[in-house]
Amino acid sequence: MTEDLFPRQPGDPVFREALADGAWLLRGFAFEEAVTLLIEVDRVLQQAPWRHMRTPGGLQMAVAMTNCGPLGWTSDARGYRYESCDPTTGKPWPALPLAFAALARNAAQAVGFAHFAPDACLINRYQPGTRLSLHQDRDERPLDAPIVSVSLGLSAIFLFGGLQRSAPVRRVQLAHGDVVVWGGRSRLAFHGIAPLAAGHHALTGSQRINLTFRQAL
Ligand code: MD3
Ligand code: FE
Repeated sequence: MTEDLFPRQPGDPVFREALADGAWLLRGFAFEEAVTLLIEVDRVLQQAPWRHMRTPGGLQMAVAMTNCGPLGWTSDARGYRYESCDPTTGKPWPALPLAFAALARNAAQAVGFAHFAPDACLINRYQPGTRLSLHQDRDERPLDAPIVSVSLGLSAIFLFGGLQRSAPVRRVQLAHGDVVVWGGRSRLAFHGIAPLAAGHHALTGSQRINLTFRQAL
């Protein structure tokens, strides 16, 4: 399927859709900045290329990842953690682009989280068939800070569960330019991404790219 390059018209208002207690979907919030964001992703990749990290259990992750910002999320045989240097290059993670910081802050502010200043941005890449199994994000220190995620390129089906793994899972489509702010009660909800469907997007080709902004420390 080829996706529409212009789903939102200039000047359209931003609608906030409550997904759950504390979780807000801002459809198209990053649409106008998307080209800039993708140029910045390419710049990050020149310094910190995609890699498939290993879980503590020894499995290679299907999602390719990199990071920018003062801290980067990493996983290996020793566990999950945030590091200030990229283990594959030994150098600090690339700086957080100004456009990233501004977008994350503005999205958080739009749903009532003032002064969100992420110190970590995980960049995930999905290709057709890539999935992210149900998990919680619990490697961060302040659990009162929200997480902001930005979807770019191909659409994906986001799996949104509850506070227990066994809770029922809702399926929410996340499209190019969509931003979700996860805070409050939903901060520790189980979540994942269904296997990415094949497709083509004018800006990313056969990929979905997700930016996840967190305050790790
Ligand atoms: C809900 N990434 O990197 S972003 C992850 O699309 C991750 O790449 C997915 O889950 C992706 O950990 C989903 C949306 C997201 C991020 C953090 C959350 C949803 C969340 C934390 C709590 C609840
Ligand atoms: Fe997650």
